[in-house]
Amino acid sequence: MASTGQETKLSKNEGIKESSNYLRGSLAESLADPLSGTVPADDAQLTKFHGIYAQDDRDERKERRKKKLDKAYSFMIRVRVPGGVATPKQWLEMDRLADAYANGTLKLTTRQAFQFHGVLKGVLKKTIAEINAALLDTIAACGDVNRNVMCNPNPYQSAVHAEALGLAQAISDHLTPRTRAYHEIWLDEERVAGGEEEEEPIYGKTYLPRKFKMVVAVPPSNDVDIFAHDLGFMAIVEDDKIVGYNVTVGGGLGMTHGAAATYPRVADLLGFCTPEQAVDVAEKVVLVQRDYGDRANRAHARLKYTIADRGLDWFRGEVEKRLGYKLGKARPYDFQHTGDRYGWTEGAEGKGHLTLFIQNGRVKDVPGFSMKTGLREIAKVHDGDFRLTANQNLIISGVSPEKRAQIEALVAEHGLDRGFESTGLRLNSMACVALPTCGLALAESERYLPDLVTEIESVIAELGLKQQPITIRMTGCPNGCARPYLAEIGLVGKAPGKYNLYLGAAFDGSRLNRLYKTSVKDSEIADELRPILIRYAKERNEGETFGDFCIRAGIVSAWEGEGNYHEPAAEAVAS
Ligand code: SRM
Ligand code: SF4
Repeated sequence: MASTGQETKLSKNEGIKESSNYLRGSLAESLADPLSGTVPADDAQLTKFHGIYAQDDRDERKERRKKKLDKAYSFMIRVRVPGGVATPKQWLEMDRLADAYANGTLKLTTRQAFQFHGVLKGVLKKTIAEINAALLDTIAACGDVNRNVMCNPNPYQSAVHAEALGLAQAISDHLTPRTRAYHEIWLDEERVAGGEEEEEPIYGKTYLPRKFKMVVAVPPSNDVDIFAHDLGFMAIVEDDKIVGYNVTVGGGLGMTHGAAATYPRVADLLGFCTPEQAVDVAEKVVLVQRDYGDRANRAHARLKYTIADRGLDWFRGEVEKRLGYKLGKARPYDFQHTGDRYGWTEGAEGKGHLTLFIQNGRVKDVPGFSMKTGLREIAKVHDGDFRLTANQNLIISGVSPEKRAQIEALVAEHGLDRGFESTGLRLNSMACVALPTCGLALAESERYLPDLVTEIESVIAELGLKQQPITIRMTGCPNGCARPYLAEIGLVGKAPGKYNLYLGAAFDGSRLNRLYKTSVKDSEIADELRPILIRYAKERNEGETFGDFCIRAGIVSAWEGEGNYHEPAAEAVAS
């Protein structure tokens, strides 16, 4: 690996990875320890590579502290679903496991994965084994490796989409860690003789400096938010065929409040490659980041900082050196939106696709709304597949004409189509998990956004903006898990009940929003938005989106220049 000059002060995680023997650490022993409901801190860093996070129920912390009890430990499991495609059988298994071992709910994530929350240590191994028996896995769903590869789930462009999905799956397979640690620890695979000499040909012993995210997008839909990703492949379609991909690099959204050196950044266009070159390009981009990413400071270790620090031309040069050929010039493209298209669409071969709104991706039954049951009943009869969208929604995809009436009846019986009555604001809303499971949350998100939307809805109803699609996204901290910096209205948790309010992102996901006001009280958010929405209702141009209006009207200051932008010091630009 290239010298970075940072070898002397590597971050703690580098040491953990180095001495872990390819992600084994002392995990097997820690799991077997009956005295603790969790695993030691170093092993908790390694479980992430296996798709597992050590957590505790934060709602219970105070009470348990008073009673001098341990925290209410449990684990979150993230199931990798490349391209977000799962069979009905797999859906039924996920549904069952949620009840059997987790908190009875399923979370559809912003990166097309399933998450289980509240899995106790005693059943963790069993749960992972049963996920694998359903032909899904959790390896590399988290950790300093390439994660679940996302793909535009757009089923009505079937031929093109199938090819894009094929690329997502090929990249995912190519970049999955080779270590057998996962199989040994979770699936009781015997360690083969000579296992000590195991190698990771792409990653090496210390894997990547930080998490790495990839995506394949098919314009005009940017429903996978390509510009938020470390690496993106944007399909260029001619005569209904993918002739190649524009390659984007250096997107990423995480930042830290008050730390100007951290910032969200949208990806740059690196060039163009043919379909045959794409997996190779993915590998070489990863290799450059492996060798040059910052291994000393994890807050500065994502690819976006490597590119911001060293320049796009330098980066392209390093990638091309490893490829042995030059990338082409990026081709023109046209993205129009980041949201999902709800309801039925007709696809090839007479098949139908039904996109359902799943508020914040949480699949559960509540009194009066049997969503989880309804989806289970659909899975029992469905002959197509399920597609998880990057907006935390769900497509019942590839419904044959024979099954359509049956599925429509189940949708009606369980009220699964009730979301279609919602406002354009709610249908374009997203919230991260946050409390009570996320250890990093500073404020509520998933449990609060639906109520806030209800409050804002009363304002937009008065103004005749009910149908207007406006993206609103909330996170409980500045890490950006629901991609709030790419929403027309972004709310980022600052402290309990307080949020930074961002405005002005582009509707097509190509432009970040800007900080409008810091530490807005939850009770004041709707009032803060009211005058701006009133102006939008009165003054907007024909077809003008809310984000574009906020910029044109000077509600937040305009970005300088054209194309892709990044926010050098988000905290410093409050208007
Ligand atoms: Fe995320 C950490 C949840 C998408 C940026 N994210 C976390 C953790 C694991 C908290 C932790 O480290 O202890 C959260 C678990 C909460 C819980 O209880 O489940 C968490 N992230 C999520 C999910 C489930 C949000 C959701 O409600 O859907 C998403 C899972 C996606 C998946 O299936 O893989 C999720 N996270 C994202 C995204 C969006 C995306 O990738 O499109 C981002 C912003 C894009 C990016 O990566 O830059 C994101 N998550 C982060 C970060 C900040 C990374 C950074 O570069 O600074 C962290 C914290 C970290 O890595 O240190 C984080
Ligand atoms: Fe947790 Fe923050 Fe991610 Fe929300 S944005 S899930 S609070 S890490």
